Amino acid sequence: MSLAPDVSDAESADGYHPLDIGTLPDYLTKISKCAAKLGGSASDWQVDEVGDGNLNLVFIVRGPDGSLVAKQALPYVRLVGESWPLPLKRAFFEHEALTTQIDCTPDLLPAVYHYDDAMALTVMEHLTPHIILRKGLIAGTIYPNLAEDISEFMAQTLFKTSDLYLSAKEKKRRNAVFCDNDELCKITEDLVFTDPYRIAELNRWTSPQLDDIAAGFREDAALKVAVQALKEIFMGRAEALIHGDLHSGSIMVTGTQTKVIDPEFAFYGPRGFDVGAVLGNLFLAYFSQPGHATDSNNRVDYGEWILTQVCAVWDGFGSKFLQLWETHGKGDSYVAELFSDPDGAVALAAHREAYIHKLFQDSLGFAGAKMIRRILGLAHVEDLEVIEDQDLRAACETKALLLGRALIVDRESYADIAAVVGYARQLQEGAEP
Ligand code: SR1
Ligand code: MG
Repeated sequence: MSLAPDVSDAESADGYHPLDIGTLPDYLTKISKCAAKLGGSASDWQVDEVGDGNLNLVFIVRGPDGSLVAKQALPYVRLVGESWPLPLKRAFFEHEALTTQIDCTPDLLPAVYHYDDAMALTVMEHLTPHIILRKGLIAGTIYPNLAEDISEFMAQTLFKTSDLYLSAKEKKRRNAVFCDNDELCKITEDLVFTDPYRIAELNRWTSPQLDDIAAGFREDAALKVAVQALKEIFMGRAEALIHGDLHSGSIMVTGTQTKVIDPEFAFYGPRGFDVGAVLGNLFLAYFSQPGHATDSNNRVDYGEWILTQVCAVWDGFGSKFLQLWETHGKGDSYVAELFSDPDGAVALAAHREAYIHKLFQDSLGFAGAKMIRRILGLAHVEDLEVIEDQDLRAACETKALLLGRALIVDRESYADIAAVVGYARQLQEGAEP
């Protein structure tokens, strides 16, 4: 199937046209930095379209001297088709976010070689031999640096783009830029916080096994109130530049390296949405493990490793974020001069602990919402989708739904991440919660 859309006159007048494996080499020859990276000439370059995400074209180009990735936005949602238009300007926000995140923590992102606003195209480092983390979690691979790197990425980006670090003027300027990414925010507002809790055309779930629980969630007033409260936090709390889609498909890994990709959903929102995305997707991977078991590997130990990552991601993030605040808190909020006396210092330290605990509760709620949407909404996850036995898949999904609901409704009742992990383990082992 060709992904080339009927490009409207307005788009082509602005210089946009979707590239393909035939036209990309000619485009790249005119970008000297890219051409030099590849070496040789266009006829020597091998181009593959590898996009398996929901929205964009992604090409890998290999030349005699090196390789690169070209990512181009399509004017519609690839997963659904041209019936769902989507603005090309999301490429601008992705590039803005990527360069901001690179400023915060350069080692954890791909290098950017070229950006073309009219073509909605970014050319960047080809991460190789990295694979998508989600695929590694399905394969049962251990990543020793994962929690350290992801907690570092989140602490750095979610601290250094906030009022704790920036001047009020600079933070407001940056926030204003990203307010225009409203169409991508709307996708999240609908698909994460609303559609799974109502009859929506694009919803799907493992049926008939999950029919009753899906109907139960649509009638669950406590759940619907709690998830809409999270939606309001998502829409209204401009705490920091969040990645906005930090699931395990937006993280690439090797045995030693971690890189974060795809920040096109970025905007100034609540920090807990990113932290929750990581935790929620780790829990989805955890509950899918029985579906990946074989005669020689029941995947129990690997499931336990995932739970250690849940704890290490949260604990690592919390302590790194606090440390950054204590050592680099030069923004216009929490003016240091007000806390220079001993009482002030003690009060501020206590407040910081409470602040992190509130962020923990937000993160749990968002984790729950991200889990439920991947089982009852439009966009699902490979972790569960690859489980061929529908009854087994539904059993895995049911446990994930139960944890997701608890994280949303009871998010204020968990003392710490160990308590959450304990409940997840209880569900996995089939004990009465
Ligand atoms: C219509 S886009 C569906 C999902 O894909 C992206 O990765 C986001 O998670 C979005 O919600
Ligand atoms: Mg993506």
